[in-house]
Amino acid sequence: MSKIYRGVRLSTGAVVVAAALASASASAVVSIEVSSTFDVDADGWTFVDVPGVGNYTTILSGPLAVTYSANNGNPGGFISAKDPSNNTFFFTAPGKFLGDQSAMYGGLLKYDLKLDPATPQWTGDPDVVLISDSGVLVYDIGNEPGSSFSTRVVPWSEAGWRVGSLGGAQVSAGQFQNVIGNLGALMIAGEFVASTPGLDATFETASLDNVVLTPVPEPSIAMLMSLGVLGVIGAACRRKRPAPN
Ligand SMILES: [Ca+2]
Ligand SMILES: [Ca+2]
Ligand SMILES: [Ca+2]
Repeated sequence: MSKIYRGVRLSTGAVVVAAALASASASAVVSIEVSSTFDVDADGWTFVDVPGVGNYTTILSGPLAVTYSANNGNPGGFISAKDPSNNTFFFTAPGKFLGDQSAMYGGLLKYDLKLDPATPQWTGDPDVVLISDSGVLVYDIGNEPGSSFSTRVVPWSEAGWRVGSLGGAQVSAGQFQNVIGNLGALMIAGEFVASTPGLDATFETASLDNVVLTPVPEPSIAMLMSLGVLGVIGAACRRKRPAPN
């Protein structure tokens, strides 16, 4: 009886320790995250107009100043940019998202985006463009943002990335790591609305909030925590069973 009781006590302690470790690990992850939530200003973000459709390095105009709004973001402040031309515009990240972002490899880039108006859709350009001395990489999420904020998620690893343009070659792990090891530009598309044939060009406004570059995908953190805690609980249950005679 005392053995069983001691087993339960030990297990309870172990659960607490496991939970604390999981929590500490999550905190460590959070501490190296880079983010812009636009609480007080535009946080160094600008936007540029480029030719698009495979040419993301020729700046036609920019860097241009985004519009900062202190309210009605998701939540709080957010930034927006109005399509300046028939070309393709991208938000451009400040320095804290650039340089060596290798520590984030395997993680995610996430952001919230909305459009006004949201149609007719333009799908000829990627959602995210990374530019470095080692090349240009592009990623297309595959669905388009709508007229209210929705979270866009992009892997911070080679899966799904293309070299140079949407029709480019698949990106290898080495290529991706080279680019994020010395990142010169991180561009998030605002251009999602085409001109309506026969009408004037449609100049949509794109709004951006909650840009986060995180080293570990959230499901992995959740899985780590649940596996760690559930594993100890499982051990506790096993200990509670009477030993065979
Ligand atoms: Ca915000
Ligand atoms: Ca445009
Ligand atoms: Ca447009």
